[in-house]
Amino acid sequence: MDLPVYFISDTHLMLEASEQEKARRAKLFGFLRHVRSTGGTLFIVGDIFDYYFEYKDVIPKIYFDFFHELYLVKNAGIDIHYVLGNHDYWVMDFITEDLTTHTYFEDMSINVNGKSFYITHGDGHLSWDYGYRLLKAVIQSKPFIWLYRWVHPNIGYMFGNWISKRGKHYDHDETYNKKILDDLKIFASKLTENGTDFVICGHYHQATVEDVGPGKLVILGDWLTFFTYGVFDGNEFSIQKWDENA
Ligand SMILES: [Mn+2]
Repeated sequence: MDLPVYFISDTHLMLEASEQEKARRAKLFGFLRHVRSTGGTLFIVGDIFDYYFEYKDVIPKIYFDFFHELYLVKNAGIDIHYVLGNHDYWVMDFITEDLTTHTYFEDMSINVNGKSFYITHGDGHLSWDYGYRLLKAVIQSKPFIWLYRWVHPNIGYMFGNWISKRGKHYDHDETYNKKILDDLKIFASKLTENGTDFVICGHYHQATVEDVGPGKLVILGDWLTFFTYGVFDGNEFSIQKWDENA
């Protein structure tokens, strides 16, 4: 795998092109151009879109500028690994064949330069999330997706937009963030005690690298308030804040 390996998650590209959204995208495209200029490998760790649902012959045009920038990264010969999130799970061959090199519908493990990584978007791993895990099993099931695909795309996206507007509470208070972090450390410790060096996740809208047993737990932050990405140079992993002037 080509180094450095970049990790990004939770850009939550929105279905409405407000000025704020355009500015956010400009930053993201700056980052993608940076990846293109250094070379390496790119991991997208889920929720790149706030809502994405692909049909056999239909893709959403609101993301065209992003599709274009990502396509340039791929065309530069950079492998793009996409671990799907809970907002962008419903992909088809446009994402899996045209825009990325590898797409993962589940958590995945991979060895990079002698270090082992466990990479997950992160949703569904909290110990108390029983109801969510059941909902996830249903909305990511083949029968549900088959049925939903027969709903007209206008209605599908109207619903997506409604869900996306309802779910915009990504800033949690410190007590809740700590509770989540403690629980994720328990999840990660089971992996690090069995030889995983890095457990990488997104989803929780925190940016941190934590020692967990002999390994590390990484939460990548997001591109709503943090503008962070992970980078592994072959030895060390760090979280960086994107600085467009650097
Ligand atoms: Mn998520």
